[in-house]
Amino acid sequence: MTYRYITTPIYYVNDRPHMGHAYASVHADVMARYLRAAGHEVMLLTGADEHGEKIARAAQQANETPQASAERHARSFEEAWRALAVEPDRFVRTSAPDHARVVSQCLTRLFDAGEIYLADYEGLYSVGQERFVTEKELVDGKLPEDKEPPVVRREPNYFFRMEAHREWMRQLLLDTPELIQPAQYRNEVLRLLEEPIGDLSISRPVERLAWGIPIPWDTRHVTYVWFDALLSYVSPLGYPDRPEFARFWPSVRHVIGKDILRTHTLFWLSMTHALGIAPYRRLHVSGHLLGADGRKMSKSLGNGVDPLAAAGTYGVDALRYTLIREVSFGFDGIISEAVIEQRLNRDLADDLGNLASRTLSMVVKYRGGLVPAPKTYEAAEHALMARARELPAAVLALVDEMKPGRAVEQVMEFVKQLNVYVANSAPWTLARDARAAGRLDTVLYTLLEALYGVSNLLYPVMPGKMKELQTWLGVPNVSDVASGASWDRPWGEGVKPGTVVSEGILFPKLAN
Ligand code: ME8
Repeated sequence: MTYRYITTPIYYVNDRPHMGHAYASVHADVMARYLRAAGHEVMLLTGADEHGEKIARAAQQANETPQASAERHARSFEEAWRALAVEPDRFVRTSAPDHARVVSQCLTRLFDAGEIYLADYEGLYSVGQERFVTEKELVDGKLPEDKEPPVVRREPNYFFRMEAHREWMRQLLLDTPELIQPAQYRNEVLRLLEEPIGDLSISRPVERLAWGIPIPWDTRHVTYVWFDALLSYVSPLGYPDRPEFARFWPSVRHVIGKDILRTHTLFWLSMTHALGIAPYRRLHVSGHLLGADGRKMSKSLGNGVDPLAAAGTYGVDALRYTLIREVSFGFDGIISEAVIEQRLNRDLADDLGNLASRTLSMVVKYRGGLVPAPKTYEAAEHALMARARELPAAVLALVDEMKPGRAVEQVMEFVKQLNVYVANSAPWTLARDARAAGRLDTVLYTLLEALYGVSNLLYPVMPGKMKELQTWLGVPNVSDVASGASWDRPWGEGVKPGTVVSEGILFPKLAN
């Protein structure tokens, strides 16, 4: 058995999930589903980052306790993932006792090892990002991602000796070019590591912030939210001694946005190194989703599209498809209602939906709805079969590099190729000639079998619609392992001659 562990960011739950959250979670879920289809035992983790000032402030504004507010919002995240067909195996909550125990153990170990010390600290603090910032990071007096300028703070803090791990991190990045993807983010971190990074403040005085995990040996302080949150990648696996940790951790891939690159490199790599935890295997870094106006999607600008509303209007599968296909992972890109509608109408309705409905309706019309047996394959069929055989490996290779958009593009190219094949072989003409009956059988069978392959290849992106299509094709659903359904069944072992198929419209077009 091979194990694969994939994580989404552990989101702040001070509001409902927005499209940026959906982008990261859908990518992680799609990767998890592809790897599962390829036969790996996969663990997908998401969760709620419930401590820290941001959450405490949101609770205060809503006149709730932080615990009650986090509870309510964590539940709304869980519901949102269900609605978006994101199916995590674990949902970690940083306020859970099991997690707090792991954080306390880690702090104690690092303190005992001399990796943590107490000192006075004065500096500029970004409340928005929950961290001290340096002058160098500021643009016009504030962090570009913040609305407010940072505030000056002086207080006793516990510090983690992050600087002591800098050279090791730099070497790790040099020795492992594939660690951080795409490469531009690795280069960005390498540049940061060329100069001193300082030590990391990892506690907050209780009088300023009580909502957090107490520092075990000094309860006048609580743990800084990032030190707590990053450990939520290991606590759900029963770190340090449960077998799940040993099984899954070596394969871990974190999916994050570029806004949290620094914390996932400088903070997390040094923390894991100090704790003796192997560094993650991959860090997959996304760009930012932009609104229709080309600016970063944000609530204050009101340029975002609500993911649940969009799933309601366009269907969850069309939304997932658009997120994967439209904005290449690692780059910035626009997601607007117009973009989703265009993907739905063109790619899904015109190309894929049309291929499915015309194939199925011809089988119903010309063959009484029964899958025909193929007769003699000609050059056109051999070309399609060859492509169908290559696609699963090509798709998996791209998914492995977190390029699911490119993978899906290849499958959709194949769909286009199949539509051309329909036009060239003109089954409607063959149907008028009794001597062409064998040829018509071959063409219809080829289309059905190729469509079955497509449904498997796109299942991780559009599980709902592809399951529906497989039902119409009369084949067991690929997610139903007990049925023996397999993702890359060889050509000729998918749809079965003599099986009944049914017609349907997969993606009704939205009129504008
Ligand atoms: O940072 N475009 O949580 P968070 C694309 N709790 N992705 C976006 C986005 C946008 N406009 N806006 C947000 C935190 N995201 C911490 C994480 S991990 C141990 C702790 C996505 O709720 C993107 O993946 O602010 C980003 O990294 C994440 O949401 C931040 O979520």
